[in-house]
Amino acid sequence: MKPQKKNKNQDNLKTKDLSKNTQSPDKEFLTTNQGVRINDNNNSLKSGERGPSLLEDFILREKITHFDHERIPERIVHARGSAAHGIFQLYESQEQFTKAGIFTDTSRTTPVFVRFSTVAGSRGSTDLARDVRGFAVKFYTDEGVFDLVGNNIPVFSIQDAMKFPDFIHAVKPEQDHEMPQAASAHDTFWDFVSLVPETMHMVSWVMSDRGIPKSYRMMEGFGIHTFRLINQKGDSHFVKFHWKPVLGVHAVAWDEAQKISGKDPDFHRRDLWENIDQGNFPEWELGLQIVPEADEFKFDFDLLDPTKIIPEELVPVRIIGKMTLNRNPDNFFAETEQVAFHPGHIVPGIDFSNDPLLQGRLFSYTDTQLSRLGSPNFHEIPINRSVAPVHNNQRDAHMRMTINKGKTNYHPNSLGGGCPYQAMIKDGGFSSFPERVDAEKIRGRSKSFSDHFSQPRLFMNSLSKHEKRHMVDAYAFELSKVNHDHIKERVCYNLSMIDKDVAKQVADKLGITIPKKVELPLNQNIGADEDPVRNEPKDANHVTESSKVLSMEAHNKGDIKTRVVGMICSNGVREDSLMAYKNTLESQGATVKIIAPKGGKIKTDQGTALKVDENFLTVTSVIFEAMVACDGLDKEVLEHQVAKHLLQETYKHCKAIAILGNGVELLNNTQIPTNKKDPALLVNDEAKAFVKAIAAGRNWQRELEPVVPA
Ligand code: HDE
Repeated sequence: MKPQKKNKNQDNLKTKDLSKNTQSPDKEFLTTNQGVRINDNNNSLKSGERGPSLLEDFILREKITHFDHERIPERIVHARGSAAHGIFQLYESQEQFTKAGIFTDTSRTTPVFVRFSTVAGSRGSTDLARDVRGFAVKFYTDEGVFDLVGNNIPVFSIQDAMKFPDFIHAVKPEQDHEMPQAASAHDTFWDFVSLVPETMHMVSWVMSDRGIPKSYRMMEGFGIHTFRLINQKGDSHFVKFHWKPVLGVHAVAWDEAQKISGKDPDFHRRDLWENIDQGNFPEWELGLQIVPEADEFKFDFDLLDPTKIIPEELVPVRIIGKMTLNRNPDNFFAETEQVAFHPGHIVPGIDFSNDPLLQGRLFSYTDTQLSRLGSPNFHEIPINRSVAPVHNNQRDAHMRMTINKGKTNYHPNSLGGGCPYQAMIKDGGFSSFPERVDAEKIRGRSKSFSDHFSQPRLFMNSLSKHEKRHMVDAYAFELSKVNHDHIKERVCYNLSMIDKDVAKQVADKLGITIPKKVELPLNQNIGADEDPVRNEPKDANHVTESSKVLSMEAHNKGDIKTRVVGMICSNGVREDSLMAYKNTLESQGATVKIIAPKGGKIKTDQGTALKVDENFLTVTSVIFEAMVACDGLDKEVLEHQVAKHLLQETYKHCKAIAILGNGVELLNNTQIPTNKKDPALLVNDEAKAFVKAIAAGRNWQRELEPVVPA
């Protein structure tokens, strides 16, 4: 029997595997699908030049038939996504916890394919919707495919798979008029949320700035559920998976998100693609929170409850390796659209917990591929294909690619020499953790899942002032779009169980009063026979506990790597100050774009020609992280509405601005207040100081001042 292949140089293994199916038309003739060379690809076969087309035109028929069937159903959730190839490398063996090769063999480079997504919107919707982001990683390991199908928020909205179709129906566009697209700000979503208080934790994260990331490259990822790790001896430890972005965690402002949705709805997709293209490979460190079996009941929440985090203060995250995304897909449909993730794709050394949400997912993901990809052979699609050999007695079905040789397709057999053999555990055969289960069959929920308010309170307590303000504003924004007051009241009532001040602020903005008690419609509680007043909290007092890492502030790395800075220029711009700024910014890893009234090139005061990246017709401040008004600007730019708007909008979104030389005249033509101390508004300062100002993060203080129109 063959031992499992150990691959020391795997970074190209999946690429090599994919190359069996990639093709390019370089120096090739155009052909039909049957390989017949085509002589005229412009005209159909007709009887006479003006005559009717002929049915015998096999070339036209084939071309149109294929086109007619190009579309497949989009994903029921996470339809909008973007993906990239990469590698995972382990820092240190975790063999005390797991026997999984990717987590024990530091000499390996494991290929990965990662797809990021929004949840609610359709395939063509905006990247900048306020939403959770999917963070799905496919590891092509020596022992088979391991999928870590997570999100950018560490908790989920519901506790039991039974509620998933209801939750998704509620958040998707409403069934009568199919509105709104890619938005949770509507009645059905908040109706559901208000009736299911377990949603409040995840919803509070989504209402915070985590719901509008700056970039896929700047988000955390979480496996959410508790899984198990199993070591060589068969011992089990509970585990939660974390991805920590090397660039830190960053978001945009809500007004910015809405504008980006119009100006560049592909903002996240473009950002991921361009950065990988330019060699700015995004990286994440993988972390584990490990809980020994013996500590399963040590916490005041249930490890199996997916609406709960394990605070890092209680169980620190062990960083164990790094993932780098270093190659864009060759073909969006073949790879990004056809990739099929499944939390049930695990390898020896990893196992499931009894989280009832995870258990339901284990059914759903294969099932959905059957209607989306159309066949149980979806594992043969190149992007889904394991790099570990696949042999079994499954046969046939639509679009079977493998040509299985020999006579036997059953087990046990003697005619085929007993092949393929079952693998003993020592040969890498998977065996489930022998957890003892001894219980009555019931349809119900553990009482240990019933505290819905302590953790959202922990989350809110951990936010910085501006983060909390943004969350309050987001709650108020979304609920303002709700037509029914009783829904708004119920949400505010639930909020008041978490944080009375937050609830009051939201209610004030909505112009409603928080009810003392809410009546639930008949039989809307967990089970029809359960106590209907289930949303009475155990403890509605404020606790002061907080957890540092829940605030995005804790994840600012203090650098400006890969941030995009705009420089407003014109003909005659002063080259020395422009270049001093540009070079300093670029030396710190930022990307600089030259903005000028017209496309083409501008000439500096020294006669150098500079390529214009954005002209006044295409430019928008929202794609930049910071803005510079250069010295030597001509009169047209100093008085131009677009130039003024660029500065005002950058200011409004609290981003850093640098003014050089006569750029001051442009500043003075705007409504930006210049009489206040503002650490992110630098006039004739050094480029180094500007770098520092960008790295420090936005000056959210500006939000408390009268709004600058933009
Ligand atoms: Fe999913 N989810 N999910 N989900 N999910 C899908 O599978 C489902 C859940 C997540 O980029 C679907 O192939 C159920 C939690 C991501 O291709 C579907 C339940 C988490 C992606 C499905 C959940 C996720 C999906 C749709 C509750 C975070 C996109 C298309 C029991 C840990 C993967 C597909 C990609 C996709 C079902 C809950 C993450 C229908 C039934 C919790 C990142 O099978």
